[in-house]
Amino acid sequence: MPSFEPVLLARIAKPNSAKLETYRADGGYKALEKALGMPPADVTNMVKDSVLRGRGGAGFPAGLKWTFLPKDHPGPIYLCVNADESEPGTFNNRILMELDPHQLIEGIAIACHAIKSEKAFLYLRYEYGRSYRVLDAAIKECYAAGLLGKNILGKEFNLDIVLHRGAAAYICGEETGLIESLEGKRAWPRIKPPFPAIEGLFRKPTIVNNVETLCCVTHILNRGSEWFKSIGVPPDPNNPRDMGSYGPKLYCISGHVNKPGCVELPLGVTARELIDEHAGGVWKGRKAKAVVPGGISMGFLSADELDTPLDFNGPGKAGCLGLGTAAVVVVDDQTSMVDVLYNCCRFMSHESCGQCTPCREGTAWMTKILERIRAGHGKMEDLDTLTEVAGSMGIIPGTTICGLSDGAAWPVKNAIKKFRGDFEEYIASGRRSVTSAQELMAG
Ligand code: L3W
Ligand code: SF4
Repeated sequence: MPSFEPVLLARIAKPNSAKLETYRADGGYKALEKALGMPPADVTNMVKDSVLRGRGGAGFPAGLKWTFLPKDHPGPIYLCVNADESEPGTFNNRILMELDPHQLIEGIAIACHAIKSEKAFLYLRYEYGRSYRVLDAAIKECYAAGLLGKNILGKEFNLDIVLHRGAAAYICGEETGLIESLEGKRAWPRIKPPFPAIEGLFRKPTIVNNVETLCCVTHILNRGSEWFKSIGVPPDPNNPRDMGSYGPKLYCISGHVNKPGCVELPLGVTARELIDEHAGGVWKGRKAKAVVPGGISMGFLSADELDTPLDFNGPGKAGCLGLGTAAVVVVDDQTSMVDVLYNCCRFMSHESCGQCTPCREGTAWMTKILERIRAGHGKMEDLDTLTEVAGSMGIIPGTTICGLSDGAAWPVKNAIKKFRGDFEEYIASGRRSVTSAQELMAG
């Protein structure tokens, strides 16, 4: 892939990159000035024309989502910034918040102008203490400089940002769980519809957007929707429903690689290129056995699927759930998929909110079966039981409220289908694994 000039990460290596003064010296808040000179509907149309797709996991077009708000609503209308970054392997939002918070705040202000909102809630993952301190300081700088509060930049535009620390649970990142949590309740996802755009926070129309999505908005205003569409992958002409995968994307790379980190590239880079050219290859001279394309909920690419483009379509074509958060986790060929899947299931079982029986019970059963296999007591029929349990849970068969259950079931279906040999070999050998920290501590 030809060299690419970073957009979202362009400023992060500069000294004092989080300071308002540095941001403004680089032309910061010019995009907001431009947006405030445009009618809100024109800003929405610009973002809609760019086909900016949500970076939080689902890839839903952001501008289109904004058009779902009721017309001529008396208000209030709210923006919730989903900064509850918790998908395993995902840390792109943290980098954006800690190293360039004003890029995000500018995107929030532009979005609020577009959707006619005067109040944004930034819902931040509780564990992100440094992000909290940096954002808090940046928001205070904005109030002092007239970039938040009343009559921003001398225009008839008011905006307050409330920085809210989350409740330290994965489910708080599900948009309606986030809303419930902001309302002071347990983060139990709501049945949709109504979607938040119609009835969200405090039962008012609400837009929920991810941090990286809003950072992209700043650049779309600055450089235009055609510029945004010049980056990434155009729609597949053979698929009339494909809307393309445009723009830059932050890819997090972790697991068994020599150089874990976060890189910004045009959407559509392949898993192989990410691992070999941007993460220094698989560690210890080994080969990749499996690669998570975008957070563990998405399932696994096998070693012969590494040329899959990591755009919004590629992982789906390779049998994964989707691109997800573009958090790539590499598993080397010395690691058993039994151990990998056990970790995935244990995480999901712990994080299930428990409202829906198939999710609460399914995640727990799958974890227990894998525990049994890892204890050396597995049976070959366990593999069919795991597949059957996974097949009974999720929005896709219509048995649960939110997508966590699908994200818990998919890696199980995927791992057993693509790596069945690993499971069979493990069960047949009767060996016992002691690899988790908990088990090691327990002796
Ligand atoms: C109005 C309609 N709005 C859809 C909106 C909806 C939401 C967005 C996408 O995310 C993903 C999952 C994992 N009228 C609408 C409408 N919308 N139809 O569009 O909706 P949806 O339901 O496709 O997805 P979702 O439930 O919002 C689920 C990923 O999130 N995930 C990972 C989360 C972790 C992070 C992180 O750590 N950064 O994001 C976990 O499940 O990929 O596919 O706004 O309201 N007719
Ligand atoms: Fe809770 Fe799971 Fe139901 Fe989602 S699917 S609401 S996490 S029990």
